[in-house]
Amino acid sequence: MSVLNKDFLWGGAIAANQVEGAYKADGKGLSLVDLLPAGDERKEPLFNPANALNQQFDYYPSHESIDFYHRYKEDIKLFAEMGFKALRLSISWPRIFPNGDESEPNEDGLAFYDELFDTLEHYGIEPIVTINHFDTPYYLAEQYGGWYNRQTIDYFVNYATVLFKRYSKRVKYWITHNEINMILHIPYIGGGLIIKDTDHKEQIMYQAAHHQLVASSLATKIAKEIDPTNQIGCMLAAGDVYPNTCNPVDIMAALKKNREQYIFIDVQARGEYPSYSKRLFDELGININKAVGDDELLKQYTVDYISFSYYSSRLESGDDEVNKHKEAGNAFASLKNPYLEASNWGWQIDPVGLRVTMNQIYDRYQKPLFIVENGLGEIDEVSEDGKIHDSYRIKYLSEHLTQMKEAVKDGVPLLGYTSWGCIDIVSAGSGEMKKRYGYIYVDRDNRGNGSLNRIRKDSFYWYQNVINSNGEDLSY
Ligand code: P53
Repeated sequence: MSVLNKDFLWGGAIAANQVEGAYKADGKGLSLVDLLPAGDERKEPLFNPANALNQQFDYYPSHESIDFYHRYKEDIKLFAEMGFKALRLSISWPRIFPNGDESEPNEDGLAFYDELFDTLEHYGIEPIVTINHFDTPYYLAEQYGGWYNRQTIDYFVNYATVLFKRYSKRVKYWITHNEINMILHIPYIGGGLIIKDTDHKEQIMYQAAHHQLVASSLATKIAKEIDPTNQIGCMLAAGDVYPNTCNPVDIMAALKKNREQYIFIDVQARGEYPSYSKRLFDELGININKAVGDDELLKQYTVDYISFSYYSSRLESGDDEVNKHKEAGNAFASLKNPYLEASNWGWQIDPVGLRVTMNQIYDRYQKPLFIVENGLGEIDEVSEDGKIHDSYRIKYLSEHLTQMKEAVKDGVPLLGYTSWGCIDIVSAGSGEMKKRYGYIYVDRDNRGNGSLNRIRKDSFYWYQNVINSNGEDLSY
């Protein structure tokens, strides 16, 4: 008997905007990321699009990306060789609705995913489909104000309905929005928001998030009408926030930070805004405009399961002076935890934090969990023997999977584990190829040079054995 169920969904995760490339092929419209450059240059347009987006950059990593659009058959074959039971992928919204506001979908875009699902089916790999992974059509952002505009709900629902009608026979597990709380940290890709310095930033972000929540409930309603076996999940960028010390002031600060991530999942899992939201909104000076029926809709159509990404825990102080020492690292700033080591990108590595986070989420919601992102973004070198000896990645994954199993033993129901970037892809935060998560190396650098050839890393064979033993053999 293994710790995990025999139908545990082992696999990997990718997102259209970070793998497909072919950015104008077959009628596709522009994605938000298609205007973003790579490396240091990316920061400004990503975090400050109103001022820095419309420059000409000399290289856009998403335009070709890893060319998954043309190479998916070969890539899925490699996933199957590792024994994948599941692949989390996203559908590119602007491939289906190039501008977002059309009434009819782009048939060529739909046909691409038909073939993709055929290929997965051929290998017995279950698709886990994210409907919106940082991929609101750019046109909706530019012309309509993205998710701040209530009309975007209708466009999303129209898009989601097309997907449910076309693919419900092939797809059972859906995720409406990737990392819904990321809208507070990267509002451009999270919500198609181009916020100006003079705008009331929080008002825009929380109002846009409200529209995403309503859209998610409406999509859930329609998914169930089309096929009651459809399973709809929300998706949280998770990672428990620890207090910096046992000073009660720090404990309270950490609790508040945790609520900042849970607020939207509270709505999606329990069906209403939590009681603490009133004070939060008052203090931020914001007022959520709701339409008649929104509250009832949110209450009636909650999610079936809770999916989340976990890369790291975080650390928060109740003292503003101390918090000034937060390390940027990524979109989630954190104090440095002296007990943890960090990756080359400053992401602190905390396997036990995964067990903590899983228990916290389950205690809060009592719905099945699904780990749909986890992994180590690191620099890989091709050795003289032509191989990639990524022992650091194997160690990271082994330690996280060990803690994942501990959480399952604690009683947390878990549907599956899909590690992030199972093949090297373009980083969302930095636009780099150099930040690699994969079991499969892709020969391409930060400037787009390279053959795009795929090479199995050491971790490929290691993960193959993990899946084969249903997680019992995590040795390395
Ligand atoms: P990259 C920051 C913090 C936590 C999750 O991120 C994040 C981000 C975005 O930078 O996003 C998720 O590529 C997201 C993926 C993304 C992945 O984490 O910056 O769902 O699209 O690629 C890793 O290393």
